[in-house]
Amino acid sequence: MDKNTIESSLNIEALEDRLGISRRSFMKLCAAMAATMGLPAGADAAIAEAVATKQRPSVIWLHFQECTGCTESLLRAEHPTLEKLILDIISLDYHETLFAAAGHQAEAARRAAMKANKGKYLLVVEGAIPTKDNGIYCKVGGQTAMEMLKECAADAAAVVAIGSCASWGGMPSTPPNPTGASSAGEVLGKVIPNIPGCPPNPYNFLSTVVHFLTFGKLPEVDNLGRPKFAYSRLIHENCERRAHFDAGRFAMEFGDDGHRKGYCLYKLGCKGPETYANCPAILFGDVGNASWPVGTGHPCIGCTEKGVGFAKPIHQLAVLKTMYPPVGFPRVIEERGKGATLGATALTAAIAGAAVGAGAMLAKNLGKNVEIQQTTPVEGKQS
Ligand code: FSX
Ligand code: SF4
Ligand code: F3S
Repeated sequence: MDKNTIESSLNIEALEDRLGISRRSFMKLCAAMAATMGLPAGADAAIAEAVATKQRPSVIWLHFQECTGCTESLLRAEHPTLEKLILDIISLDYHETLFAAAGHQAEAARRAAMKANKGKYLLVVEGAIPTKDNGIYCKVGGQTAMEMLKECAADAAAVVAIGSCASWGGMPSTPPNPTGASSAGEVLGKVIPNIPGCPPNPYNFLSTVVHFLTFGKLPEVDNLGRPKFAYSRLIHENCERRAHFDAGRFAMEFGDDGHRKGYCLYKLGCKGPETYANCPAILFGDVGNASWPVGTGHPCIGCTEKGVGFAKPIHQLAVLKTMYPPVGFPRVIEERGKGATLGATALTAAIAGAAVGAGAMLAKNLGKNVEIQQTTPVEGKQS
């Protein structure tokens, strides 16, 4: 069915009542989700049809070692409908923060939902799982997090880790990791779909759930289990400050002239060059331009990236995975007529802590897709 046929076949009035949004906004949202996931033409209509007509999948949502920021980010999104949409397209059958029930009543509801939806429910895991000393550092209803996760995962149609804690240990696993905080995938012994971020972007979660609802399976993931639609590009590739990086214009201190002018935050420790996520592309909170960490003037801390967020000091220089500051261009901020000398370009490279040959940079700037391996250790050097 094409989009117009689908639109006319849906009971739009009922849908408008149910979701509290106009048909137009609903169709726009479906188109945005299809675009976010890189789906082909017509997918927006399929999404609209699935949301409007399919039975809501049962979701069991577990909380372990975390701050509840993942749930908060879903509920606090400024988009008028996000939280409503999420709560409407899924049947949230167990969620410790949002549940009115408590104690034995809540645990009974969880087991009842698991039994009624055996093999069909979606299990969402928020928070890391302590594994040291048989997991005694986190217990719910007398069960350790390890036991509860394994019990709930056994009959789930799919398990999704939301947030960096559940995806790779996150903040609770920061060295020396006294509780042995581990990811859901580690505890289950397999790669599961992860939506990292502290907190993750709610649209990445919404898109993942909508994909599951529409196509009956989760979106394609990378080797770390992250949906490719959201985590296949470095932050640095889409950053609005990238032109400053390429031109060698850096903030050197918070509040200095460069910082006020919106220069690149690399030298303040921005981990955008080694962090995969779509933050600069989809932003946060629906409040317009620049509503993401780097946009507000703070370096990216690499919260989506295992081994970067909560592992590396915030102001340590990032590893430049695929690109370096140009050393073959004249500096744009210099007075006219004072182009870069060979000595100056060498100095620029040294200042950036990335001593690569000018030839390599020129190759990149000529548009060749070169993957430059790190040959000079730059981590820990703050210039
Ligand atoms: Fe908090 Fe979620 Fe960070 Fe962790 O998000 S926002 S500590 S990723 O598990 O609640
Ligand atoms: Fe943006 Fe950070 Fe890359 Fe600079 S280093 S361009 S601030 S992502
Ligand atoms: Fe996290 Fe960096 Fe995005 S800190 S929210 S991955 S910009």
